[in-house]
Amino acid sequence: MGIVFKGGTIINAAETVKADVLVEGEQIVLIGANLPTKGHQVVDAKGKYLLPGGIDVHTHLALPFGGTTSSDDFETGHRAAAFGGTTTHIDFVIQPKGGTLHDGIATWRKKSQIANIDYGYHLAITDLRDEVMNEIPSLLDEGITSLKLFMAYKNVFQIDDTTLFRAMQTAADNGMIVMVHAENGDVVAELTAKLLAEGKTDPYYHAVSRPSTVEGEATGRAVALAGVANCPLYVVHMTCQEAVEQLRLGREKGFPVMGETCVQYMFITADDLKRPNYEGSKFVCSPPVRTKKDHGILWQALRDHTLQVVSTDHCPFWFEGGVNGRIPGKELGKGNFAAIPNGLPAIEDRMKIMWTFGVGEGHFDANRFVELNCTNPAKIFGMYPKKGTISVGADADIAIWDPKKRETVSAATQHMNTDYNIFEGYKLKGLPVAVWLRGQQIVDGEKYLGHNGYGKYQKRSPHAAVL
Ligand code: DUC
Ligand code: ZN
Ligand code: ZN
Repeated sequence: MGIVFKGGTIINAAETVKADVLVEGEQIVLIGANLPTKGHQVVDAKGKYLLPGGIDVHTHLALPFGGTTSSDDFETGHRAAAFGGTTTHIDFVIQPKGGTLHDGIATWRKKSQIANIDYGYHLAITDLRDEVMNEIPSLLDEGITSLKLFMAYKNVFQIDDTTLFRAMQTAADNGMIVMVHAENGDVVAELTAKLLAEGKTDPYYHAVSRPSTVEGEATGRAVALAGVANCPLYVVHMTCQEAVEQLRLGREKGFPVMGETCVQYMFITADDLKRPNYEGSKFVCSPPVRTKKDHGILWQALRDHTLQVVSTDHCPFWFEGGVNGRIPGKELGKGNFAAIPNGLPAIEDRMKIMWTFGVGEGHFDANRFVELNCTNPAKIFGMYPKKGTISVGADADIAIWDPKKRETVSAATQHMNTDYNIFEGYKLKGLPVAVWLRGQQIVDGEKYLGHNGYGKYQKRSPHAAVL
């Protein structure tokens, strides 16, 4: 017995078609008008859209960071993702200092045993010794085809230009892509020390310590090095005009460079960091949230294909970590903005927010929405056409979207393991109401049907598309 999704409208990146979908086992096996239903379970999709399951390629689940650990793990974060229409994500394995890349993978494999949705790994290199460089090609056997390097977080994750360039050369030789967190960490460290010495310790000064010019400079540097190395580059969490301009320039020169922004960077501004009673700390992430003008630049860059993907950088922390015996959270930075754990909750909200405001307010159409949130992530990171599309042969990862359904965002009703929501009070229209992952229904309205261990590790292919 299969499942027939009857009467819905399929939205893929390339087209919108009214058609039925037959799923057998884990895959989509047939798409067409008026498919026979005899012997199959029928899902009534009349008046609804069928979207490919979302793919969030930038998450940090259960990440030890900033003196604590991010508060969603591969169970809670996955459940929240599913309720938001996301069925696959890629998390960042962090190479432990002094350890090997495979040490990091072993740690992440343990965390992932409880996976509810599908997932892959990027590898964040923090210590590129010669033997670690030699280890890089063996990542392909693990299905890891993307390396991440931090140009910021001095004395923690930051690498120098030699390391970045060597990594790019090795990645290019092996069909891999390099991802960068692009901020000039040396300058951030200088500005941070100066501000703290002046007694400027509130959350707002976190943004002052990381100006957009510093992001633009690092982005331009990474783009130039990728051009020299002829290495596919993907700049994560781009926030501002200065960075977008550098990426655009690189693309005009024909360099193989791409970029993402994250949902928060189109809505939250640095003024939110000034909210009273330390509430500004809820919005502290790196790079920081910027200005309304930058929001406009990012919408435009998503429209004109300078940017290819919307992700989240989901890295949640409790606001009141000390309450009810929870692990520490944002309170760690009271009196010192540099000690605020960096990161925000967003994995549940990404698709819902982008639909309401991206499609609903006419920034782009529903096909571009799918491209940015589902298809391009799969293409760039070697999972297409298994993921990211509703097509014959693809995994049956399907979100039924009700264009009329409304909801008001609230921490009280969210599934993310945090005590606040950065989009609190936002009014949404157009929501996922039922979600399937590889042919199994995991969300039915308010009901969660997924379970620990169902999520499958995704081995990804090298030489993925440069878009
Ligand atoms: N930025 C964040 O805000 N959190 C996690 C890591 C990062 O680069
Ligand atoms: Zn980052
Ligand atoms: Zn990140």
